[in-house]
Amino acid sequence: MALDELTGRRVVSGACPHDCPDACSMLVTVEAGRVVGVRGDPAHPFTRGSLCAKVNDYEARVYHPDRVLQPMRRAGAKGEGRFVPISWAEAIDEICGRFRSVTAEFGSEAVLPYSYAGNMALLNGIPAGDAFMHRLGASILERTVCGSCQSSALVATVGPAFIDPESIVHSRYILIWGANVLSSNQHLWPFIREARRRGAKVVVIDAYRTRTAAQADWFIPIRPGTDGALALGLIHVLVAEGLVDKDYVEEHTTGFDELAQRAAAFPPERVAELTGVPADDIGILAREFATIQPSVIRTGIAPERHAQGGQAYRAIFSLPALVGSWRHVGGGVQQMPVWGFPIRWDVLTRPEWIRPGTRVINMMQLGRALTGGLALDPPVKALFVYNANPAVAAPEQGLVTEGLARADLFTVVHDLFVTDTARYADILLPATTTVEHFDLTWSYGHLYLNVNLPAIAPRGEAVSNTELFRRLAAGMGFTDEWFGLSDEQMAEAALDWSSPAAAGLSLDRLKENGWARLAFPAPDVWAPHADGAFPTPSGKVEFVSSLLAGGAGPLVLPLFREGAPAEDVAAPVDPVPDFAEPAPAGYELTMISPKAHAFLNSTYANQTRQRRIEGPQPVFMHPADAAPRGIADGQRVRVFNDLGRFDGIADLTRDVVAGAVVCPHGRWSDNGAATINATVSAELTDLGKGPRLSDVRVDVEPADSSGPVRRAR
Ligand SMILES: Nc1nc2c(c(=O)[nH]1)N[C@H]1C(S)=C(S)[C@@H](COP(=O)(O)OP(=O)(O)OC[C@H]3O[C@@H](n4cnc5c(=O)[nH]c(N)nc54)[C@H](O)[C@@H]3O)O[C@H]1N2
Ligand SMILES: Nc1nc2c(c(=O)[nH]1)N[C@H]1C(S)=C(S)[C@@H](COP(=O)(O)OP(=O)(O)OC[C@H]3O[C@@H](n4cnc5c(=O)[nH]c(N)nc54)[C@H](O)[C@@H]3O)O[C@H]1N2
Ligand SMILES: [Mo]
Repeated sequence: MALDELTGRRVVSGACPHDCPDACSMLVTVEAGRVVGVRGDPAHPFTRGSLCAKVNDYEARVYHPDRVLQPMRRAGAKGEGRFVPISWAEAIDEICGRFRSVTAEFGSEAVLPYSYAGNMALLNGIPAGDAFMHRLGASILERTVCGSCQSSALVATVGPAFIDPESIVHSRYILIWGANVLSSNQHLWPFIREARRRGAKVVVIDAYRTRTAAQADWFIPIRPGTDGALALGLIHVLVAEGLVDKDYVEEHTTGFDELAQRAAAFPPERVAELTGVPADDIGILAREFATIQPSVIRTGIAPERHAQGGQAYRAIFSLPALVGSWRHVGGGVQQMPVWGFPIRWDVLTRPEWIRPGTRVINMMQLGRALTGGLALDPPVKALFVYNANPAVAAPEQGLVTEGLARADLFTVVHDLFVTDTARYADILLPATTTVEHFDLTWSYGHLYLNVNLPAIAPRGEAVSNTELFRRLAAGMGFTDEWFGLSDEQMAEAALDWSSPAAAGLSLDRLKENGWARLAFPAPDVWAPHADGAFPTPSGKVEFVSSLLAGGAGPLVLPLFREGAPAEDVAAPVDPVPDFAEPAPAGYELTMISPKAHAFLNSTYANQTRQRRIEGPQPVFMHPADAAPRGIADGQRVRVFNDLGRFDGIADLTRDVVAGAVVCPHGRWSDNGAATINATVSAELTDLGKGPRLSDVRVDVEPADSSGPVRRAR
């Protein structure tokens, strides 16, 4: 904390707590006990002084008139959102009383925690309630909504490998595959721009001409869900045209012959039919990726969101080793460098407190879990939500809201606002914004730890997640030492300060400087896998995955299957684990719901400035898909399938590949109306139990007969 003597203001080191790779270091300005502004720390090598369109008026969130500032009890019907204030003592008594009575009658597994990364910081983030919930014996939530499928494929192929995102300035060929960097990772862009200044070519593969695609040297539009076929087509060309780095492959990979054999079934002409990418372009892309070194692939989240997402990433992650990209600084795969952080997840989450055999419920299937679809015994009788807004974010929204409306379900929500989920709470608890509590942040987009010092006292009676679970533990009579630690003591325990990555780091140093780089070599000289060593069981890149084969089972290779299974694979070296066909079938369009520029998932979608930027729900479609449906530009339309429907405004554009519908995600329900996830199935992906958020077959029709309603763009 520094005192600015000239102005009498205080500037406090803060850290953006959100679920975003940029994990910015923020400077919070406080005047007379009030936050008057935030800005990015100019000294932070990744944040570089700027914040994003979501967060740069954070004080508007802190002082938003709709903030929940007291514990409350439901007064109206579930979903209505009417509450009356109660005291914290009453709230804790009631919650703990219900946990006890539910446990006595149904067993502790009848309690289900539901949380994700509304806050992603170390202490208040994803695992904030795990220790408490394990101690209670609650059901375990399987939190695989984001990156689990992609990461499973990464680990199976190259292990938890990563490169320093800052080293991308040395890349000469940057392939951005299903990521909208300018919206979802904007602080990486200056590094890409610098690479470009030094001569790099930037290529984007996407189903939609995003801000990022529009800036690229080459935009390659692809049919959603066909990335695996494209990657296998690229491998085909590399092998067929002798572009493979034979020495690297020979020494540092396993299963090349099998992979080559499989890719033989994916000649460019066939891949062109599957993906919509012209055969000539597939050839050019393969040749450029192989010969313009260092080449790097920055993978986004979207290609994982299909039944075959895991296999698609297996094929994508195989590419850099085939052409020796890992040899170079700035070459390889830039997925998520989370693997570099020396975090003691075991200390934070206390797995030793999990009772053997405790049941696991996948977060995507919340709707099914609450409405009988999973035939749970005991049923879920108490739901505890924090850091999440499943009524917007979870698939099968119809079932989620039906479940939340259950009279016999006791629901607690801890949030800053009366979200679509909070409207169903029996007890609603007030959460702090990040300027009101202490934390550390880590990142999935760079290699810096940031400290977040409290800038102001909690507003009203708001409490942080850590304080909430301390109070609940006291209410339950849990006397374990962990529940008595202060936030700073938790932070001391949560990092392995003796690990090489933390060399020279300490909490004091972090508090002094605001942030610190992990002790890795400088990005200008560091090619972590130049020597060909990878953190896999064989120590090599595994085209044939020993992890997926389970050691003894059939070999597992990347694969793409179209329509009905199996018939398309010329040389079936292995059967892949079976996956159900995309559901629901029978609709002609595929909907994808990527990230909105000014919302952070559903966070900020209740704030005026951000809403003004985004406008009402757009439904971007190709004119060729609109014409036969009688849909005019600017018209109100309905997107529907067997699962559900939601409304939006048609925005006709050739920036969308024909056959796809693009509906940016995050908007809250308007008067109880359904939103995007009403049409999304809760089936999971082939690897890592990811969501099939982009495997959504829909149709679109005019919502009413009134003429076009214009939307400001
Ligand atoms: N502004 C903003 N930033 C965010 C977030 C946010 O909500 N808003 N959310 C944060 C979170 S939680 C995450 S996980 C990250 C994710 O960040 P990204 O990885 O960028 O995620 P998306 O925007 O969902 O998808 C990226 C792109 O993939 C495209 N796409 C969709 N389906 C396919 C497909 O089948 N193949 C290909 N090749 N492309 C496809 C979409 O059109 C989109 O442009 O962003 C984080 N940052
Ligand atoms: N159709 C579709 N669905 C999606 C996605 C998509 O792109 N399309 N994206 C998916 C992905 S990648 C993700 S990561 C998930 C995200 O899903 P969620 O993690 O549920 O994210 P949000 O919808 O932003 O809701 C987070 C909530 O946490 C609250 N919050 C913030 N800070 C705190 C805090 O300190 N304490 C407490 N108690 N609450 C806090 C916020 O106010 C907000 O209401 O959604 C997934 N769902
Ligand atoms: Mo995410």
